[in-house]
Amino acid sequence: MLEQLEALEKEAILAVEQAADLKELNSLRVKYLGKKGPMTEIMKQMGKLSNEERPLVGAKANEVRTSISEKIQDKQTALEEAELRLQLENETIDVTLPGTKVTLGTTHLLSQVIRELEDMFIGMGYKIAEGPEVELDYYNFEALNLPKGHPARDMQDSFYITENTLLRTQTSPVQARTMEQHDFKNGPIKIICPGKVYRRDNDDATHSHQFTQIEGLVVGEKITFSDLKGTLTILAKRMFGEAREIRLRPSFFPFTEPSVEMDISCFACGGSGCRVCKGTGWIEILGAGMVHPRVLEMSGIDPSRYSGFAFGLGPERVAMLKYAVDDIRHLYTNDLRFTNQFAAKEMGE
Ligand code: FA5
Repeated sequence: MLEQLEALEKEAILAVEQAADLKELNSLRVKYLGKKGPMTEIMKQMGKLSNEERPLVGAKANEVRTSISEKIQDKQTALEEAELRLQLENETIDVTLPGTKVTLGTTHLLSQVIRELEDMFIGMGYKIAEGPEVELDYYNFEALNLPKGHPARDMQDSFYITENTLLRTQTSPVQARTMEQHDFKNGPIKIICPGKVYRRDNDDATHSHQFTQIEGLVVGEKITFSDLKGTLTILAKRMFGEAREIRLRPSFFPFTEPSVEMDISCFACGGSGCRVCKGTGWIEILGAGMVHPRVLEMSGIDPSRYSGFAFGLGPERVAMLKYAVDDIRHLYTNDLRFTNQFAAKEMGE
């Protein structure tokens, strides 16, 4: 029986040494040390041995079991290390290889201009107000002193959805909505409203059927025309340079009285006349005026106590003037050769 045990040990150790992987090693563990294996078989026959032989065979059996199990453990460690080494080799990353360049997007020029204007007004204590793009005829026209059939409605050809709803043609309806809600216990109204507007204009170099506007509105006690003039002067100088002067020309908007259009002195020639200002030395930039007393009244504000001014400008036109963009459509067609030119500006270079 002792020889039998020695032969078994030799056979098992040889088999373990030759095991190619962990799976095979595990089957050998079951084969030699498992309940149905030869070791168990030998132990079962111990009963038949004499009293002298039994302890010798018992000790040998334990020795062989320990030796096989140690061998299996050593082999397992070796196989696991080899497997890990192989895995690490396969997953090696060559940090010297050139990487794939990730192209960074840039904020669109129009968004940059709108943000610049927003920052400027927020710095002057204005709040940003928003209103719906699908607007009621009442807020877009009637509450702004443009009753149905008023000829000035033709100035803003509209996309109607139903008889009483349309895509707003201007950001001025937000004025009416804000005034209606306002409680002067919380101080004066001081808002700007940036947003998209829609008109049935034919697209050309300076017109689009969808464009953006920024509306400004200040209403409170003792707000005068000189407050409007001062605000517009700051706007012109901040956006187009300290040397800019402004000129206000009489104009007409049904919701402001008096109404004006503002020109800035040409930033390209300084006022002497050039291609940009079409030889006049001035460039038209926005519409503005003192809020019409009827508009205040319709929004529930007492015109004998409160007064205000409003203005509306087109950020596209500001962007076109400031960055010499010759066609408004460049702002909508998403040609990367165009948009990427304004990335450096954003990074402050
Ligand atoms: C208005 O829309 C008035 N709501 C502005 C206003 C507000 C006046 C508050 C007084 C008080 P107007 O139709 O002129 O006004 O448009 C304002 C600006 O929008 C224009 O100066 C121009 O910059 C821009 N704009 C008008 N039509 C288009 C168009 N089709 N495409 C691009 N920009 C346009």
